[in-house]
Amino acid sequence: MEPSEAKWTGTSLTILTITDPPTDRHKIVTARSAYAGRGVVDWLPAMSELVSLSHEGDVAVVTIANPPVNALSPGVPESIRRAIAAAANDPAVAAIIVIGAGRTFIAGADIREFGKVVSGEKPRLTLLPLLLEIEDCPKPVVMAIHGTAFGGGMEVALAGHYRVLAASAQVGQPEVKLGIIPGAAGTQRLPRLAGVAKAVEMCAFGEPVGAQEALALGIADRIIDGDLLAGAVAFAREVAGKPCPKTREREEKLRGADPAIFARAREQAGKTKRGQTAPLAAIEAVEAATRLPFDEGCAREAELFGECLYSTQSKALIHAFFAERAVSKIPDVPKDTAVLEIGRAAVIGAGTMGGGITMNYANAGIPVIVKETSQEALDRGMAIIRRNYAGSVKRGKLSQAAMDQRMALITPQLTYDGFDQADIIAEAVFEGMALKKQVFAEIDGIAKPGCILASNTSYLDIDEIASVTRRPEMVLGHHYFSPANVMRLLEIVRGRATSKAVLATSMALAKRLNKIGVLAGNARGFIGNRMLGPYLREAQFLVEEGAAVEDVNQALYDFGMAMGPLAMSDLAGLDVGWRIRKEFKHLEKPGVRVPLVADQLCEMGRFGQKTGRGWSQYDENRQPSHDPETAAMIERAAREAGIERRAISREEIVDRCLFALVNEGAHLLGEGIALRAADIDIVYLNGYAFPAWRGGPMFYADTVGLKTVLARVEEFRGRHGADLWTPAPLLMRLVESGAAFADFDKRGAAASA
Ligand code: 3H9
Repeated sequence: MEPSEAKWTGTSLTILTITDPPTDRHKIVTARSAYAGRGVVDWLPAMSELVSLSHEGDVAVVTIANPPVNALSPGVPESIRRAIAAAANDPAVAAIIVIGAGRTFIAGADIREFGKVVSGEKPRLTLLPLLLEIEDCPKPVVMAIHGTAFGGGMEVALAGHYRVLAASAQVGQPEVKLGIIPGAAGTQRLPRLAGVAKAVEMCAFGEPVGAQEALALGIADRIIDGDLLAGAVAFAREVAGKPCPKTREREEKLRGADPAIFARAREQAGKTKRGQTAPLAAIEAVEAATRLPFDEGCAREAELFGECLYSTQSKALIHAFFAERAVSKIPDVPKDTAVLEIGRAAVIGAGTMGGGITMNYANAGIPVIVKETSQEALDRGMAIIRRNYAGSVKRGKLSQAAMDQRMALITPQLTYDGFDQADIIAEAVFEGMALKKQVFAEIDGIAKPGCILASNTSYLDIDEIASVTRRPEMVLGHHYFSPANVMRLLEIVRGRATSKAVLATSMALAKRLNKIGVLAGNARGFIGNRMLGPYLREAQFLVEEGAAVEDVNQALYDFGMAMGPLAMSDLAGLDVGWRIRKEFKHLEKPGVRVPLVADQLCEMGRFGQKTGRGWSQYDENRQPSHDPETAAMIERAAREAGIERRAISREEIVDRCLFALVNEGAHLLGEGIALRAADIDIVYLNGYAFPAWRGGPMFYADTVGLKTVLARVEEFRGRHGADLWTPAPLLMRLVESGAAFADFDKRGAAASA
């Protein structure tokens, strides 16, 4: 870059201001290297591009404009600092407002900076000096907050002398969700404003508070109805000339904090954040605020922040954050693909899945017809929907008025009346090809042109289902996870003919329904259930080979899964897998080992929790205990099949179950059934309660090292045969080239850019 394109600012020549748009990374990199060694240590975009300074009479307005969420990317803190300094030095200014342009205040530090830790770079974090300068500013600094003030954004807000909030604003310290803790004195300033108990809760569990609660807690000074800036200017004039209260000097809420607060929080974190280190670090940091002077408390926070930032857990959670946002991008479906209008929906089947799907539409404000074949089934389905909503009202999660509104959007009926008006018809009948085909042939005759026909099948061939219609381009899978009104995952299954508009509409609809849509190819079981097959198979083989049911469950629970594989099967109902096995019996390869006991349990009517017996037995509160009869059945079946029984280590249990999952995931990736390893991770994090702090099965495999994973897979192939343990070709290719699943994703992203 030539000097004519750049402008020097500052006398120490430590900053190069680029007058061209800072988005041109190439120019920035060129400029950096061109000026290296000439006193320039870093570049900054011109202040006006990220932060502007304007005036409303005697009130200075510092506006942050770093779309989409005003993250504190490099350049933003420095620019705020310069703007505040300019306003502070301007004799015509009596007070200063900091406000966000666009949809929000500041959503936090730029998480992409933390991502640099993965590649060994040092993230640029320059927040602390800014916060001290704001707090020490001799003129009142008023933070005007709308949208979200999260993480570093909240820390900027806490350093202000006053905070005024739009009624819909939210404030919080959600860092633990990224495996870190507040790193710019949030754990030290928040307890000084909100009190120790609330600060512990907000920092350790990451949930935000709304404007009203923030006001009650003392975080907010006023709620502004109407125009935020106008309200903030009026407030600023009220406080102009008055003393500027420094949060760091406020001690009254710190005094006499009950030590039991910390013990209780640790106990709760042990339960609800099992296995995670950041929540415990956050509690310790807030505790430090009650013991140490502000500066020392900040130093302790910085130590804990550093430990968290460089942990595998934070890398995993940051991976999950970006993966969740990447999954909606389908490389061959352009961003600007026109989506179809979804104004009315219809659901076929009011069973467990159909009822949940119906609720999803009603929750999103979309009128929905739900059809059943008998009055009894319809009444039962509607009673469950009503009971679910009433439960939310009772728990204070939903108002009675909102429940009434949602119930009013649902039309239960036994006929296809009104289906010709629907923009989407979601089928959720019993899993069986013959029945699905019959239903699709019927609705094809009724639905209007342009209506999407979505099947909730969890295993069946979408193309075969589509073949009975005259509009295969409108047919696809919308595979929800049980309970469908709660679980956030939606597998969007692409048939051979599914149109791009239908896919784009499905992704957009997933967001409207508060789901995470993940695209899957049309393979048996799609992504999630296809991978689950080998995982559950290994769990069953392990008990046949000598592990106790409880050992297998405990090993995976200790790894971080919400429950062990056999406990999960008991919860889902063993009859589900039984039905699927019968449907696909003809595809079994003769001579290949299959689990021996699950079918026997089903033949005895032992379907798991709902019948009180399955792999374990269950009391009336659904608490499991060892089932000696099941154990004896397993032992007998293994003996008859000539399986040698032995002691099995926890490590083997975990490796066999998880590497079976990972290897199948690699097969899926290689076959193009899943687009990205990150998509598989999102499926497992949101559909199968894989621990988020492990990042998902594919991220976990990367952390173990693919070489190690492949070596184990080959070892298991040696012991159990190539029919069960064929290493995925993609896994072998990645190991050969020394790459990881993350590299596979990066290459894919680069190719589709
Ligand atoms: C922190 O602050 C540490 C501090 O203590 C300081 C230490 C020194 N950075 O979610 P959306 C992107 S840690 C970078 O779809 P929504 C996001 O990737 C941080 N990028 O929108 C997406 O990009 P794309 C603490 C960010 O309306 C786009 O913005 N803060 C960041 O559904 C839109 O996001 C948090 O943890 C960021 N901070 O939800 C807040 N945030 O379009 C994390 C978002 O390319 N963010 N992006 O896919 C959120 O919770 C939500 O994004 C928010 C908006 C509620 C703000």
